[in-house]
Amino acid sequence: MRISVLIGSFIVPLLLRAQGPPALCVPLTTDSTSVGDHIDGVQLADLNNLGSGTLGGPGYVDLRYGSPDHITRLMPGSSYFLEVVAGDRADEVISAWIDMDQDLLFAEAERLGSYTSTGPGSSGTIAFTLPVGARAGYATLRVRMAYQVPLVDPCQTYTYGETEDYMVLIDDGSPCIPLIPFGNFSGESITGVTLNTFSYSNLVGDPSPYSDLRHLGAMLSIGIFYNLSLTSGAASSELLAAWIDWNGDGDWSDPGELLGQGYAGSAFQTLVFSFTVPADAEMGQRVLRVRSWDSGLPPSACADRNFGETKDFTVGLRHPAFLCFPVAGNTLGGDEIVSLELGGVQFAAPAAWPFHTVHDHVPLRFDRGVQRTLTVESGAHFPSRYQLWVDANYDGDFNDAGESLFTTISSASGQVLTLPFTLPAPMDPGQTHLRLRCSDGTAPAPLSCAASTTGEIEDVVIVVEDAAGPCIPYVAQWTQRGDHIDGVQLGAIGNVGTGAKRGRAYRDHRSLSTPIDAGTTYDLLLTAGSDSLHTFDAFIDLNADGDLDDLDEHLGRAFTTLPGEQATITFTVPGTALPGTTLLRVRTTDSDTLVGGCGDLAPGVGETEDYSVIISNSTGMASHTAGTFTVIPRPGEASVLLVAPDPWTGSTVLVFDGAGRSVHQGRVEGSRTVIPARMWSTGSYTLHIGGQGPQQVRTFFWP
Ligand SMILES: [Ca+2]
Ligand SMILES: [Ca+2]
Ligand SMILES: [Ca+2]
Ligand SMILES: [Ca+2]
Repeated sequence: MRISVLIGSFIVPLLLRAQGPPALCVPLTTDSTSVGDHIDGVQLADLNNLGSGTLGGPGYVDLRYGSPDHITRLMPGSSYFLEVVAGDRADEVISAWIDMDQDLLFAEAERLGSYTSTGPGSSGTIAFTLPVGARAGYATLRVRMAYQVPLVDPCQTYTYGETEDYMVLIDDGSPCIPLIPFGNFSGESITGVTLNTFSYSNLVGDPSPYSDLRHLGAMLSIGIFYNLSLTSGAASSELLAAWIDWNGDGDWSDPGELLGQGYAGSAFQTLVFSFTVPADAEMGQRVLRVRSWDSGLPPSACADRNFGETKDFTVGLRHPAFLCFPVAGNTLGGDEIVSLELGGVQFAAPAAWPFHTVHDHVPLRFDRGVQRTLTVESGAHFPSRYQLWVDANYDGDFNDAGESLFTTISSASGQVLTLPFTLPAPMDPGQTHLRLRCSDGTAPAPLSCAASTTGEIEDVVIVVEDAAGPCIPYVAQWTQRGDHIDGVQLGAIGNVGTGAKRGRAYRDHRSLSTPIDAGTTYDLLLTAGSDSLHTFDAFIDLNADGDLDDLDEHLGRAFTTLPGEQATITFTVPGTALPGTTLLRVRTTDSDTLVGGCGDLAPGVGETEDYSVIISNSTGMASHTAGTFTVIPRPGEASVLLVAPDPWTGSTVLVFDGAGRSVHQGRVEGSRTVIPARMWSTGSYTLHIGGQGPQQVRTFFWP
């Protein structure tokens, strides 16, 4: 009993404070309208309040959220006429303001215009254009009339006159903002939101029926199940609903975008909506919209209502082990990356939601272990923190050893900051992300994949090379559409099941090698990734000069049209090939444009894998010329197919597992020999063929 009394006495004052529009300066007049200095009508677009004042009426009237006629929607960039009717006297000076930045102050730049009335009951017009960049949301329109003053001030006390406040909804349609003429002050509000690790609560209510809270939110994983909790307001009955714009097209009307809807039959009731992030959702930030309203209409993310409110948050969708998309914050407070220069390239740093850009259009490559610099121009606020990371181990975050490259703090507005960095010398060469993050320098430093309420993020796709190693192609969109290499088999190289959608764009397997002989023909067996169309190209650096564009170095092409399909590139090692160990490169992409062994794809998708071949020029062993074998694991048939030249029919076949135990003994039955593999466990195997010429050995991976 005692507890409920305590809670009651604590909550009631909070709620009372929440009721009613937020406080503005109250413009006083000592004699107000006692001799007829009143406003007698205001009209602007759909806002219509003719006959609004009276002789002897109050000097200040707050008409915000009082009637559907006292509010209108305005579009940034459009021109409007505000018409004001004067009361019973002449020589009235009329001014009007819109609190464009919604800070509850009327700055001089927010004055729409001014004029002097021509006589009693006359009407005049203030023409204005709402600035293109005007902040979306609910803003106060103040109309003020004062008798014979040179220039009306929005707050100063005068002798005669009247002031009327109305609301306008600044709405550029992106995202849509519902018009709520009576606001959220009768308790149909949303006081709590929780999702994953994110939690928001606001018991006193927001000062406007639309809150752009997109600097707050949660990171979610694609394909994972979540619970979203919404807590209603002080109203005894209220409807709630939530949406996520999964396809990022700026609306919430696509299939599956309504997460849930429900009825709260008591004050401060929590409803839970469960949902799974669609498996086909693209990575990146999306808008989570939550709404509350008063009556039993079907949920709509954009429809106008009489009472209630709308709040927008951000959710960042990521694939585990690929680039993280935390909530980046926003640049409204001046914590900003105004410009960004890296490798001689100027990158755009838009100050717009989601305040996170992935720059994947300009090929940039840096050698590991060599110092470089990145240049940033800071925003209006200082101190701002600028953190630079690289994902050195290719796991999608920037939290691992050696990944933090440099941090600096600005000490002036518009400062040019130089961030020196050295990509870790031990990191694997390949394609990865650099992340530059700006945040408030006085707040705790955010982790690379954690939410920040201020600032922004710019990610740049880069290729990291070894100065002494092979060139690495830049493939702007990686393997994001599933265009990866899932298997490479040539002689002793049997490297299968190696790729993944959104896996690494480059893999260095040069520690895997096979001997090949000049003058001999080989089958290079390739396995496609999870996209339907793949084009494969294979290269050998025959003259060992470090590139792959000399005569005959392009071994050939192969195409697949089904996920996981296999294809073969058959090639003959030229007699001119230089003996020794050299580079074998396999590339895949989804287009049939041939860009060579080192060419960039920007835009483009695909993967590159490097291996070694040991070229031998001794052609003394005649049996080798016909001695090409291919081992093809066929998990679907629980068998391994051995393709062997006919002269080898009858030769013995032995298969050993990784521990050296014999798992099969048999003979070559012809050009195609089926070896049962149903009982084999996952792992690496070697196949030995003997009897016709030198023994042949192939290593492969099962399944
Ligand atoms: Ca203002
Ligand atoms: Ca949508
Ligand atoms: Ca990492
Ligand atoms: Ca070459």
